[in-house]
Amino acid sequence: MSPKVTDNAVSTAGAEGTARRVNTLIIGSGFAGLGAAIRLTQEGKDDFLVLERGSDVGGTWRDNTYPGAACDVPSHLYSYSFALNPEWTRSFSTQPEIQKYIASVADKFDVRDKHVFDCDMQSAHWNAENAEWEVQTSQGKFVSKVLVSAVGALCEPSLPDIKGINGFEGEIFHSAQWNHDANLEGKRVAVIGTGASAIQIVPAIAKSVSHMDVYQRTAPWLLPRADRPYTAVERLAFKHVPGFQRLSRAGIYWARETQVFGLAKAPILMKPLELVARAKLQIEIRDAELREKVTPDFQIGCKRMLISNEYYPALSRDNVDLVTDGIKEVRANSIVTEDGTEREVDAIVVATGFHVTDSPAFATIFGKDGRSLADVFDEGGQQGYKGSAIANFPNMFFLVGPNTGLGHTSMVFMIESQINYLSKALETIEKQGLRTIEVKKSEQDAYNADLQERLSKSVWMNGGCASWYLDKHGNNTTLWPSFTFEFRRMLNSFDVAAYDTTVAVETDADVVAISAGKEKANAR
Ligand code: N01
Repeated sequence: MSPKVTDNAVSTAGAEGTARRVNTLIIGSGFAGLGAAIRLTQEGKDDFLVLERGSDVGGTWRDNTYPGAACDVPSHLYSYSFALNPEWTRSFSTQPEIQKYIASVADKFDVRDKHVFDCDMQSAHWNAENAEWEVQTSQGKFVSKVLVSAVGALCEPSLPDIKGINGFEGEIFHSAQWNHDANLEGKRVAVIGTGASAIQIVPAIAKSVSHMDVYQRTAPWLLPRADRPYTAVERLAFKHVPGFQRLSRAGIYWARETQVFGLAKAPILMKPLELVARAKLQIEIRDAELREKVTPDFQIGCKRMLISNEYYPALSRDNVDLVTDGIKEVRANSIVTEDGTEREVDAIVVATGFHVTDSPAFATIFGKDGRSLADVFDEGGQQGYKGSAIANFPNMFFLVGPNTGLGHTSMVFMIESQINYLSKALETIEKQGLRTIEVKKSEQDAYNADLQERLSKSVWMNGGCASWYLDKHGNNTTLWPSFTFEFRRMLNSFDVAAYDTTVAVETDADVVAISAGKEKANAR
């Protein structure tokens, strides 16, 4: 796919060189950025571009091509409400099928021309004088009135800081950057990590490698995966029986929402799930010593619950060893653990997750007083307002912002809720002729105090685990603490009163800002 810039990206020659100017710039084209592009197009808010660092849409689903990659939310729910797909071949789709779906949606809604692919955002600076965002990219400069971050939480691989790892002479790569040229067949392979990615990779390659060492720091809880292919009759029904697919989607949605009671409100209600997980351990792992090693020591749900029917059987294979001693050092051709054991290895798969609460991208976005998102988060934690705006960053909106993540159901539902809010925000800016709009710090603080109060009852805060849900201040800044329909309802209208605004007026000389939006907001 060659990079494209549309006609509406007007070039302006200025002292700073040529910049492309649009009303709205969206960064990233995963489910969130692509969904926003479709919505804005449908509503005739055409003056926007999506900057995407990859060569195609799809985001994390484009990048995570590791063997066994699949979704742990059923596809009829893990898809856009406006683009249901009767062709899903199974209940839990694999990465290739999901990526094909996302690409087909981009084609169907004809939004590829609104994208600039292979365009890496290097920095974004708020220019207060002109009330606009100046965005430097690998393809030059862009200027926009509104900036939308849709970069997602799972985009920056986190590499472990292990002594000697850079001197390893064999193949080594992160799960999200799988090297398909590396042939692991018949090789001695180490997998570091036992999270959602690793438990899919291990069974997918265990049969073909000569030996595998799985390095576990914390044992995860595993539940059964109710995955199966759809029959031809079911697929015909999804396609031709009116309402059947919507009904199926609704059934999945409400079944998964029931988990919120245990996860967020009363962790004691997680007990039945723990019993299921314990029974699974008992049935699938016959070796008592191995079973003890993989039995988690925290409450189920505290870390993300994983689903697999193949992981435990893979660990039980003769050519697979589970290593629970910490890694002390990586040498040219081996890994040494704290107990002094050295294990020779030809390749290392690093399945150690992502920079979620400490993404390097935060250091590239500079708000009102010149401070970066990283600086702001460093001081006060990763706080936002309704996951969609952050004080100090005027004219900027977030999709998949702080506290919008989930432990139980489809992120696509949250994303569509946020796209509603974004669309209404853009309408408000247009209708009220706003020059700037910035969430009030007092509103953000009150919102977060309430969030943290609600989260304090959750299993994520009380379950006795360390997880990437928590930031360095110990706050849960990643998860939404309640039902997703509450989130949807909260974002159904745009509450401009929570924002400071200035209004642009035409004068003979220029366009100037005349009033703080307080009066305007109060008048509503
Ligand atoms: O990453 P993770 P992931 N030395 O952070 C270990 C989504 N997802 O890529 O638990 C040794 O979950 C770390 O150990 P510990 C989903 O939201 C979804 O697997 O921190 N080990 C852990 O075991 C998921 O939550 C799907 O003690 C180290 C592992 O590495 C998110 O992506 C599939 C280490 C990291 O697990 C991330 O999943 C895949 C070190 N220095 C991903 N550092 C589906 O839909 C970390 N670890 C199925």
